[in-house]
Amino acid sequence: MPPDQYDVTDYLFDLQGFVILKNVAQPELIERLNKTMDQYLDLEYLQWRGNVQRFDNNGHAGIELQNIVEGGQAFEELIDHPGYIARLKRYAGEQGTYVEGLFIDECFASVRRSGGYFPFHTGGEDGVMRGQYRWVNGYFRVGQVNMLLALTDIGPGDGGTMVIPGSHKANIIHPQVKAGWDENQKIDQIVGAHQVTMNRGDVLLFTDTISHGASTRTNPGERRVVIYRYGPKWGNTRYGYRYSPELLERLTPERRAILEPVPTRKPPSA
Ligand SMILES: O=C(O)CCC(=O)C(=O)O
Repeated sequence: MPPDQYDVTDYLFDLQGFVILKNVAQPELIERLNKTMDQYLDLEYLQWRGNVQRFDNNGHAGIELQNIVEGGQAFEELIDHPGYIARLKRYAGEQGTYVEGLFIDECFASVRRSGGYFPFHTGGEDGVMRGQYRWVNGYFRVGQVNMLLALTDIGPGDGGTMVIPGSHKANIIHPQVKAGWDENQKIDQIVGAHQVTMNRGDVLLFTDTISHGASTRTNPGERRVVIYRYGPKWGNTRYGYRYSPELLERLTPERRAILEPVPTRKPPSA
């Protein structure tokens, strides 16, 4: 897509490193996602149910249900939801090249309860190739874009995502982050950080290269989100999870192409 056709959301995504898309998922889908998630909340750390595993990658963040796309139809619908898929292709899908296409290299649902938070991580200064943020000859060439869907309203005290706007282009690590403020429950005092507020059904799209984390939840109850990380089709799964043959078989060709963009090539006899 030529740059003269980019819209305000594209402009803000480039400038800030994140955008909020309002009312993407209808209440009916949110309800199905929440109900499906309920069935996994009794899992112990590292326990599996089917091809979903509870694997809380950060000790403070809360419950994380990895490979959640294996959780059923509602989660399958998020693979290529019309509310955001065209943007993800535009930002991370290597559009117009011989490797055009997307891949979801990690997908999980997260439940944050009182006391939970997520320390800041990444930032342009890292220069990490997996999440690189590039703009080349009028095209987005982003290594990883996260789709975070709110399953509950997320306001002050709810443990919402925090971002440092523009930090995907930073050259210097934020001095307070470097000093560990975010690890010491002072995450809400980091200068320049912005707490993202959302209504259930809203989507936050952000480049993983932006410095981000989540504020401490002080309210009772739960913050629930689903996060799918999209990158180019040649990417690899982050933690080694594999999509099951049963799931791949039942998906539409469009969805299958995002979970298995490069099918295994074998001789006919193998
Ligand atoms: O839980 C959040 O809002 C942030 C999650 C996060 O930072 C991450 O998954 O990289």
